[in-house]
Amino acid sequence: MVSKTALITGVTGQDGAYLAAYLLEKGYTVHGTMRRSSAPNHYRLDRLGLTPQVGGAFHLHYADLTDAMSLMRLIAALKPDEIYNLAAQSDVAVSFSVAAYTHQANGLGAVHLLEAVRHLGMASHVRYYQASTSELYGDGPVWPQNEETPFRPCSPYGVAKLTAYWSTVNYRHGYQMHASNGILFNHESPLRGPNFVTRKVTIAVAEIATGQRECLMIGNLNAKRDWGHAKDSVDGIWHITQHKEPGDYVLATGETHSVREFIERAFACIGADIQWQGEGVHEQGIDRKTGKVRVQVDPQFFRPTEVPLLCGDPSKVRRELGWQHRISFEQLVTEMVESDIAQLKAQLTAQLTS
Ligand code: NAP
Ligand code: F7E
Repeated sequence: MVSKTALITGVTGQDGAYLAAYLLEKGYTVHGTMRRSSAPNHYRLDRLGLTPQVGGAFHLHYADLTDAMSLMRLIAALKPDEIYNLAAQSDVAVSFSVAAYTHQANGLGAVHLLEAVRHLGMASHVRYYQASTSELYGDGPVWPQNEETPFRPCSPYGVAKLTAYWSTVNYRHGYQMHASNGILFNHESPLRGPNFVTRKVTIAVAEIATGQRECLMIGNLNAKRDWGHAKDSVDGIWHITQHKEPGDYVLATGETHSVREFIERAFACIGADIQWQGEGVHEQGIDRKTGKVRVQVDPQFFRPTEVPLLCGDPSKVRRELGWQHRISFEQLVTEMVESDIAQLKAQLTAQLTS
């Protein structure tokens, strides 16, 4: 067991919640930041059984990436050994609507944290992890993407994350900080936000399986992503932060699948065989057995600019840190569908008995 203190920004998010559980298991004292919201936003922590208790190892604090002093105050008071900057406006599609805010939170937010560490005189002993992303590669023509592949971000989200990426590199070189980037490819789980395509699909499949809805409305069926499991990702994040030397690492599975394949696999979990008919916005996914239309394309889910293909090359992280994804694409989809069906059935039962 280790006796270190970690500060996780964005602990209420998918990765924040899994990372908190992972570090607590290792014996860390974990402090997480949360935002004030008008309704409770800690359901993921609840699902993992993470409740702050007086005298316990898990603590929650209010802070916001756009409020530099809130971060400075926390770092000064907690003196963490490790800072994991996971907080972000993480929805690429939404970043086109709230572009300036996305820059403030995702780009400047990282600068606020790095500056706080420097000004507090902690640069020589704090380890800093930045949640960088495969969105940095954008619509570039080269794949599989590795640490040397040029960045060509094509969304406000991606451009904002570029600021955070290079700031992390610059603080490493300029102030000898142990500051690292994890360039993470898409990673999912039953705790994934419901607007991301994987969870949107698995929720729809669960609702169709339980007779709550007829059809899934979807955007670009042909986009391809390197989808891993968030539990594997947080293990990789920790290994990056523990490495003797700081650095930049791609965390990916090395496999890529289209949105279309994800949908087929998710429907297969409930015994439905999806057949595709039509083209472009008129394409439909039909259940071969029943003839029912289960998937329709809706252009409102298209983006102004799209990242067509992501497939990461995790050779460096395998070679230097011995890390690799363990949970397969098939296991991931099955776990997500089964979790959504179980949750929905529990809700329906609760409604019937109340
Ligand atoms: P997520 O589920 O959307 O969680 C984001 C977290 O950031 C939430 O706790 C959110 O709080 C918090 N947050 C948002 N804006 C904030 C602000 N202005 N100040 C403070 N906190 C703020 O994202 P995730 O999937 O866990 O991803 C974690 C990090 O990895 C993000 O930085 C994301 O951009 C990056 N990333 C994710 C993936 C992926 O596939 N999941 C891949 C590459 C990189 P609320 O709960 O209140 O919303
Ligand atoms: O989209 C397409 C969409 O929103 C994946 C974030 O965690 O990973 C995530 O960003 C693909 C895109 O994730 C729908 O156009 C089709 O090509 O699940 P997504 P994302 O944009 O890849 C990266 C690595 C991050 O860093 C981000 O924080 O699926 N797609 N139809 C759709 N996407 C959504 N959301 N909804 C649809 O109906």
